[in-house]
Amino acid sequence: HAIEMGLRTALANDEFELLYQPLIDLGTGRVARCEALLRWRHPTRGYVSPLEFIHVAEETGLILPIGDWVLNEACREARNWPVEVGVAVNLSPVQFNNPSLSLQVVNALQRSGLPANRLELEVTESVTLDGNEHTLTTIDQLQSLGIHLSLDDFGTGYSSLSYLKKYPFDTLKIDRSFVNELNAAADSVAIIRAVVGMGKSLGMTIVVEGVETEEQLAILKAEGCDLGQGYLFSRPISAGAIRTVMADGS
Ligand code: G
Ligand code: G
Ligand code: NA
Ligand code: MN
Repeated sequence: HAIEMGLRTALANDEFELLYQPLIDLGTGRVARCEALLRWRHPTRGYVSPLEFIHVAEETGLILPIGDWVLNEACREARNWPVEVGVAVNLSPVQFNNPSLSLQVVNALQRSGLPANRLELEVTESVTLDGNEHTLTTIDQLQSLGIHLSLDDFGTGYSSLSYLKKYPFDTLKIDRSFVNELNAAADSVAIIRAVVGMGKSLGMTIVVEGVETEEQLAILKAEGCDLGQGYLFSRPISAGAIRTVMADGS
């Protein structure tokens, strides 16, 4: 498999890079945390999106060393930010189900010196769907380290209120498809309102993804969303650029 070979070379040759996208506190307008997003700088193809290679990495098991690189790199970078905001790292379900995940998290925190409460792991909704006991044990182990857990892409899978109650995620990220469709029409606002109400009643921080327009922002603020992420604020940008954004105090 050409992509598999390429990924092995990429690991060996240090071709991976993390971009960062800010999550903005909708109350203050300041950067509340940043999400690390993986890119592959291919020597001839240029930047390759994770959409093109994550599934291959998952099928071949290469997601474990790649994910470990991401975790270490994100923690190391965040440790040197000019403001002490958190960093969010995406986890593949394969990583989530790997028994040595919490050991890898502990190691990344120790090597970097990043305090545990500045690391957030994002897992997609589908992870919780197998609903086995292992899921709850893993969540428990990770949270007892002091890190935060975020349920990503909420609304695209099948999780219900009972899932949210069973799995005590700290943060709920409403999928960008809901924000996309958002306009002043009552029914598009109704979904957001219901999810915000549900998440808040469970004590979760509510993040909305894919905020692209001022109109969407105004609605999301009015509905009480805590944090927003999207092109309206910033695209994913390089480590150096995100440091500048934070240092400028936005
Ligand atoms: O950044 P972009 O929109 O291209 O990301 C596309 C997809 O790849 C998103 O679903 C995102 O969650 C996922 N992704 C980005 N970085 C990582 C990563 O470090 N690990 C995993 N497992 N997925 C990632
Ligand atoms: O699956 P996940 O939510 O982690 O995906 C994050 C991806 O969403 C990133 O790859 C990022 O590039 C993309 N993204 C971030 N903000 C926006 C936005 O405002 N609009 C769109 N269309 N995509 C976005
Ligand atoms: Na994510
Ligand atoms: Mn997401």
